[in-house]
Amino acid sequence: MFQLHSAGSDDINDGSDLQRIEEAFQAWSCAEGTNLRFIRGSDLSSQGSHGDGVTSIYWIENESELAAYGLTDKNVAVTLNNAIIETGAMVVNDETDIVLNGFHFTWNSQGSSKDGQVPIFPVLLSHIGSMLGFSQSCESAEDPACPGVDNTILKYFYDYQAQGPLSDDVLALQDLYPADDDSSCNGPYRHGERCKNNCDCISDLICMDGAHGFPVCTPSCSSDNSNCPPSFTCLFGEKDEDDVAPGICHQLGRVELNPISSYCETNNQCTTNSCLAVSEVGRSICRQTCDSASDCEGQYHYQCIEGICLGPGQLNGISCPVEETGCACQSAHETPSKQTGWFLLFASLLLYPLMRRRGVRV
Ligand SMILES: [Ca+2]
Ligand SMILES: [Ca+2]
Repeated sequence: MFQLHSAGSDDINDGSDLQRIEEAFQAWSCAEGTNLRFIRGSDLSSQGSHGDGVTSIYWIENESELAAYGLTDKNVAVTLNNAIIETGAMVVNDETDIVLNGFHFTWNSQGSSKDGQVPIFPVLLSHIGSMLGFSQSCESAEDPACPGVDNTILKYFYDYQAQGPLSDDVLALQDLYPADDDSSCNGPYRHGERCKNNCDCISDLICMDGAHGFPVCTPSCSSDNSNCPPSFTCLFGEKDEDDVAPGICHQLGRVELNPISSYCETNNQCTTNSCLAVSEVGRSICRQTCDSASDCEGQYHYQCIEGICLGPGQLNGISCPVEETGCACQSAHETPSKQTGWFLLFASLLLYPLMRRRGVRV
């Protein structure tokens, strides 16, 4: 998930600056054969900083602040990754910021550099590639390390004509984040992506309130299979007659602890600070005792079963609107909307060091 500083660029007042940033993320999400998605979280009312734990994109409009980021009149923007990329190792990157130089450069929302201005879209396209850990160290077209300027968006110069990632970039995406489900960048959506109702989600997923202030597509889980995606945890209900406790994957916020009745391994993972095996579920859960359901605090309709707070089990999600034709779910997948089309680099972006291109480009 990325967040934008609501101020955008002070050169642009119609909101098209933030729109163009979104479109650059979307261009990466829409590359063929990848499941990488970026979600735009709520806009930030104050400028971000590097080290605040939030992945954000913001303009800095004064010179001294830019200097702190190492930006001079020669640097349009910089991508700051806090991941350490080690050869052969998968690294969790929990914060990437893209800082844009609003002092030395005048920005525009068009795709061209007319009057010496800097166009937002192609610059962001390039820096999102750096955000993904893709980079290149070559300095000129003659350098044999260059994959060829026709094949990558990450050139040694900004390509203001660029419309999206190029063949070498797409191959890297397919290698690192191969498509593994029926989702697409314009829907249906996969887990963690924004949705309005269940029909927006790929089959088996439902649309539920998420941890970041908007509903997201969410898988179900059970005591037999509690494998929820990263940044989700299984919240169990009561065991059924087959001895299986049904559950729903609960989306965790950035620093949120596991809620009552969810999967745990240690006490300190739980809001209750108590992780114990519970026979009504058949697994260890974040355990809270109760006399009645009103003792169980949380966003779910908890039940109090045998003195233990348990989740609701299966949930229905946000049901699809019934249309007059009686064919409820058809249109949701055919009308991509800008609002729901943006996506997610979760706080835990996984980076791999596969690229042969190296070095940080400013
Ligand atoms: Ca930040
Ligand atoms: Ca400016």
